Amino acid sequence: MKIERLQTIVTCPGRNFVTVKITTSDGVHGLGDATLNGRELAVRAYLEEHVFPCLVGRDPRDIEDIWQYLYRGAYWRRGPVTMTAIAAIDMALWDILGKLAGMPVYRLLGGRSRAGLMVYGHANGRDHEEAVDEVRRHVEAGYQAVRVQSGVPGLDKVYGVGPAAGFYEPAQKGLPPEERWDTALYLRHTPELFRKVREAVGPDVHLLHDAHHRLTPIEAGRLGKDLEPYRLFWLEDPTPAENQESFRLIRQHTTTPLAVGEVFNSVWDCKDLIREQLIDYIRSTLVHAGGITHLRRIADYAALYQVRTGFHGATDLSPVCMAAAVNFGLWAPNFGIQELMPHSALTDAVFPHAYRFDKGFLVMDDEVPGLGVEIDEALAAQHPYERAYLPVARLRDGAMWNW
Ligand code: GCO
Ligand code: MG
Repeated sequence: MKIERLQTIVTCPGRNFVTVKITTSDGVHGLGDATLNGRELAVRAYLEEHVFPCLVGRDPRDIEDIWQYLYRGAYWRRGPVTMTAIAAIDMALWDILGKLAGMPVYRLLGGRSRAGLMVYGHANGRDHEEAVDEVRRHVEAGYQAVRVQSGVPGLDKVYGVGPAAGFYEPAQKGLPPEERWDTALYLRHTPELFRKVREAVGPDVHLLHDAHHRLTPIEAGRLGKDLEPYRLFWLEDPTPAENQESFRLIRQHTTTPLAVGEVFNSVWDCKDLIREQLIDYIRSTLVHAGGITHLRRIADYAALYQVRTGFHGATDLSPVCMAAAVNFGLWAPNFGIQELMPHSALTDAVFPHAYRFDKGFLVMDDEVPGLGVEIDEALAAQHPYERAYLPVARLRDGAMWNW
C-alpha cells in the first residue's frame, strides 16, 4: 500500500482552517489539521512545496519513520510552521491506520482509560456581573469546569472577551487589530472577579483563568497568591514561557496550579518545566506540537512528574484536531482536562464528527474507525480563505507587549 495523493484544503466557514487529506493506493483517506492561526498559508506552502513531494509512494503505515523523516530530515528542526505541518501528516496517517484496522485511534494507542474527557467551557463577560452570569449558564448547561475572563474597567478590549456576552473569536478579518494593555488594572480587578464567581457558584465548580502571557514572573506569583482563596483549577500562561526557568520564581510564591504550553511545539519547550515540576498541566496540542506521535512522548514524559494534559481547544483548532484530541484523551492515563470552545454550526457541518458534548464531557462511540471526523469538500469550497489575524497588544505608552 502506498501514499498516492496529498492535498491541502483551505476553507473559511467563519474562520480559516487548513486540512491535509492523504489518499492511499487502496482508496483509504485520512485527515489532519494544519491550521496555524494567522499564518495559515505558510503551513500550506510548507506542505505543498516541501513535504508532499517527499511522501508520494511511501507506505502510510510507517508513521514513525515518516515523522522522523520530516523532523530530522528538515535539518531546520522545530518551529510552529514545521511542527504544524508534521502534525497534520501524522494525524492523517493515524486516521488511515485506524480505518485500515477498523478501529478508533484510541484503541491503537492502547485503549480506553476513561469514559469521556472532562472539558472546560468559556465564560466571558464584558464586566464581572456578566461573567458571573456566564459561569452560571455554563453550570446549567452541564459544565463541571469553566474558564472565566472578564473585561477590565479602563481597558477597551481584553483578551478572552468578545463584543457580546458568550461570543469570543480572537482572529479578525483584515490586518491585526491593536489593543491597549495595563497590567496594574488587570491585577487589581482579577482577584475580585474570582471572589464574586466563587461566591455565586459555590465550591464544586472547577474555575480556570488565562492570563495570556501578560505578566512578569513576580506579577504572576502575586496573582497566583491573590487567587489562592478561590481554589482555581489552574492559572494559564501567567508569563511567556520561552524562558522555562522563570517559572521557578512563580512557583516559589504560589500554590495555584499552573498550565502552560499552547504555543509550544515540541518536548524541548517544556522539558525543564516538566522535570522540575514547575507546571501542573501541559497544554501543547496535537496540531501545533507534531501530532499524536510526538504528543504521546510528551504525555508519557509528563506522567513521570505527575504533570497532566490540558490540551488547547480554542476555535482555531479544527474539528479534525478535536477528534484527534478526543481519541488521545480517551487513552492518555495522565489526561487532566480538555478545553472546549464550541465551533459554529457551519464549521461542524464542514467537518462532521463523531465526538459530542455530554454533561460536561466529550464522548465518542466505541467503534468509529480512525479519528472519527470527515470533511464536506463541496461545502468547504463554498467558503474560501479570508485573511485574518490575531490582535497585537501595546502598553499605554505605545510599546509592544505580549497579546
Ligand atoms: C486559549 C487560547 C486561545 C488563543 C488562540 C490563539 O486558551 O484558548 O489562549 O484563546 O489565544 O487559540 O490562536
Ligand atoms: Mg490560552
